[in-house]
Amino acid sequence: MEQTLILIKPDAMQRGLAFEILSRLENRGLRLAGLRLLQVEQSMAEKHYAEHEGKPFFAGLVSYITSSPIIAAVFEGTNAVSAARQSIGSTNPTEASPGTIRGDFGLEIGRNLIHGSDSVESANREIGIFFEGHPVIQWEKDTEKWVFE
Ligand code: IDP
Ligand code: MG
Repeated sequence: MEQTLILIKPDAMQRGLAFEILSRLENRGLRLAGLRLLQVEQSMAEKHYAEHEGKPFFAGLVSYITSSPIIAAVFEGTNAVSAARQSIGSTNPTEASPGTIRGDFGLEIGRNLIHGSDSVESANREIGIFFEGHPVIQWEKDTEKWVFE
């Protein structure tokens, strides 16, 4: 099954929205396979966001993601990467559709609540960063025959 890496960012943690957001992905039918509460250090943030190094918002992005504990989660399922990105909505919350996580809870691009991997390759790389030395569990739910055809 395809896997994706989800981060509940500091603004969502501070606003008490972590489990509301995780519930949306769980309710979609995606299977939780890994879960961690952690404080992101500067070096981990820079590694995760390496593709954005040199952009004007990079320093602010690193300071944002390291400003509070976050939750890292692995979700899996059919097309997990694109399904999660669809539920998350566009990067800028005011361009995200209502009904998406960013469209329902966010207003600004630098406070957009959640990260979701943008490809299977990114997901594998990011799961390696956030779950190195931590278990990702292989399991199946008995209800999944009603979710996965
Ligand atoms: P994504 O999170 O939707 O994949 P990316 O383009 O990969 O969006 O950007 C990573 C993160 O960097 C965004 O989620 C957002 O937090 C932040 N970001 C992106 N563009 C800007 C910007 O123009 N200003 C401030 N923050 C930005
Ligand atoms: Mg991205």
